[in-house]
Amino acid sequence: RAKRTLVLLFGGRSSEHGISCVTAAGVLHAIDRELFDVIPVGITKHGATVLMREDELDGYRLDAAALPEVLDNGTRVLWPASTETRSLTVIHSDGDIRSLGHVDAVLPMLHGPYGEDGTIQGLFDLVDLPYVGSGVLGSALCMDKHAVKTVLSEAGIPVAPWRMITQGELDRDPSLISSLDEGLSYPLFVKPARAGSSVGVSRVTGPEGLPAALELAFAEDRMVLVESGVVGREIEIAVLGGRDGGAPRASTVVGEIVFTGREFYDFEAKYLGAAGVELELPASVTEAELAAIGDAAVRAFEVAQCDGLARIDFFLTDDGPVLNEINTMPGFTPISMYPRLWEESGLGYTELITELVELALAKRPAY
Ligand code: G1L
Repeated sequence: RAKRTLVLLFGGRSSEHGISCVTAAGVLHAIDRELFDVIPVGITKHGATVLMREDELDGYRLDAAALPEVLDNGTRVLWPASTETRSLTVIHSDGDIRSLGHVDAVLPMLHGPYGEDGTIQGLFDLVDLPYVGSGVLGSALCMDKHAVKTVLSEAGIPVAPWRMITQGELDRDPSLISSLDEGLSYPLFVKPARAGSSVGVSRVTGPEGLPAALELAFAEDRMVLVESGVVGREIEIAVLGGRDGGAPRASTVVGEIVFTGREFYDFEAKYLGAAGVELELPASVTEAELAAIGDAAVRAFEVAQCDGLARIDFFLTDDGPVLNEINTMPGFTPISMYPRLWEESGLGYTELITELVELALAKRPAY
């Protein structure tokens, strides 16, 4: 079987630029080099696409103290301009223009806007370049909490009760705030529809806390959700598979976010290793609970039009699993929840990456 060439695409215009670089360095290290050649491509914080050397990317792995950054002075790379060739073009600083040769698939490792939201997936669809992960609609849906909850609840998948308000509605009628909590139960969570990593999210214990929480959330997006807090354990499960590469399947174990002092799993807890939160893996659930979570996860994956991979987060309540969030670009270092759930299910990190690329290669064109 011929060796394939992969583009590892990392960095990007998000707050998690540095985490993406570190993750890419780890993936570079783990990729099966018997099967795949790798072209590392970085996106700077300003959105420029630059060619990286493998040893440069490998250096990101060794730098533990400060998070690395893709430098703006790098050699510019152009994506294919047509469906005729799957080849990247390099523009050297002396004006020389050269082809980088054939590319089989892209591994996008980008968080948030312009990476996780369907925009870059659209760029690849336009030129028939296969890529790992969800397509345009699945990515865009899962990025938007109001859109995805609307689709999931319409399909009968339990989600926390919520109400939505737009900046325009609030501007026209500020008194709407006083009725926002109707039908909901405190504590409430106020969230921007489209920010990742818990940015702009607050926990509100009474009506007096709503104005400040709304202001914080509207700083991130024009649409805000007000959601009932759900009482339950926070359980996460991994889904792997695709529309064209075999049916999606759930990991055979689940993980749990265990709170030991923090109110919720915020940005600091997730990425800065702040105390007060621990990951338990495998989490202890009954066989019936595991089956209910796995079934809901696979169904949610299909309903939200995910592809390739997703980590799906639930509240496990006395009445069963309530879906909290679908993450189409989950944390992906060897110690992140998603790869560890597969490791515990018998699929190692290297094999997981190989399977994700195989799924991308098996994908038919978007239309
Ligand atoms: F390998 C995959 F599946 F393509 C993959 C790689 C990286 C999936 C998800 C991620 N996640 C990240 O890179 C990130 C969460 C660190 C983005 Cl900032």
